[in-house]
Amino acid sequence: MLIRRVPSWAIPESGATPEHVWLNRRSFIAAAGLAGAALAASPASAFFGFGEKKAAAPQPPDPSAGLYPVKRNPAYVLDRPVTPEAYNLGYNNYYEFNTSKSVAEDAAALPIRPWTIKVGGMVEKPFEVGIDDLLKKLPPEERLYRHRCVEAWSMALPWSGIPLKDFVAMARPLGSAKYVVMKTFLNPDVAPGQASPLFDWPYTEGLTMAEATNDLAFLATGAYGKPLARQMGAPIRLAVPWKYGFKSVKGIVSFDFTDKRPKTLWAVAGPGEYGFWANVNPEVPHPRWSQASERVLGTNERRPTLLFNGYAEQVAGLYKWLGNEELYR
Ligand SMILES: Nc1nc2c(c(=O)[nH]1)N[C@H]1C(S)=C(S)[C@@H](COP(=O)(O)O)O[C@H]1N2
Ligand SMILES: [Mo]
Repeated sequence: MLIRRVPSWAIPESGATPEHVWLNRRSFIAAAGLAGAALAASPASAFFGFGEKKAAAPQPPDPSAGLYPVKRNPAYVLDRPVTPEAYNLGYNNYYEFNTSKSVAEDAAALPIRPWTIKVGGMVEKPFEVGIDDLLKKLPPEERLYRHRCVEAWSMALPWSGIPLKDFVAMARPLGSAKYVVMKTFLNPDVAPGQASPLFDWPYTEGLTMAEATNDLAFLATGAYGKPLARQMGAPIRLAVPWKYGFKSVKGIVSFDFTDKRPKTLWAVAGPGEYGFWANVNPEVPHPRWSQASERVLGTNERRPTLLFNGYAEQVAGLYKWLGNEELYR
């Protein structure tokens, strides 16, 4: 008798229920009980990503298109080939739209101009800046980065964007600020996933000031020599390649400086599985799967996962005095 065993690494990605949500079955049932009436009304379908499709309105051309491609910063090199663009355009996590990996079509409905970014909290003076003004003030550069999702797949790509430390300098935070908090847009009319009570919308992420001013922390505004595609987080998303992908928040509309550690979306939704730090470590398994290796998007090659996703030299020093913190979840 031949028994075909499903390789263990296939499980997190191949289940009928997306792995991120799976942990929430119980809270889903609780929410369904509480919000039964609302569920019956219809947004329930959006929880699972099969809401009725609204025909996407034709979008105007991206006014930043002429900026790209931008000059590559040669300091950032890869240990593997760049993932073909088509994979990055067709395999995405963006729970605001749906929980499948096919979000491109739904995300096409997101208006990305005008796009205003609010800067506030513990800063000398709060302000707002439009994305195109920001791109004039802080011209983007290209960097080759790896990306490692907590679900154990990875990719490598050329981002274009702005070093987060330059943005932080422009924001002029007070010396007492300890964290920078970044939030995604909130618009359940175009992003039906935001009707789901499973998550505390808008998507919220944060970094310590030391992390945010590390050279590697990057705000991506483009990829593959073009403005960022909507499904990848247009017009501006975070790229912190030493952390699991969920830290790299998409569609950012606000930066707030604070002295309190923020309640980040995944840490609230699954506190036993996702933390604030989320640094990549092959030796610390996710409670439901190993993090020892990763499936490379495009080739399906298995590669061993590296500590801090291969960026230990740049970032390990940030964590030396944080012995009691759960740094790798
Ligand atoms: N606003 C928002 N940002 C998000 C997510 C999301 O669902 N919503 N998913 C995260 C996860 S889990 C990953 S792996 C990356 C995926 O980025 P990509 O689709 O460009 O590969 O985006 C991150 N940023
Ligand atoms: Mo992810």
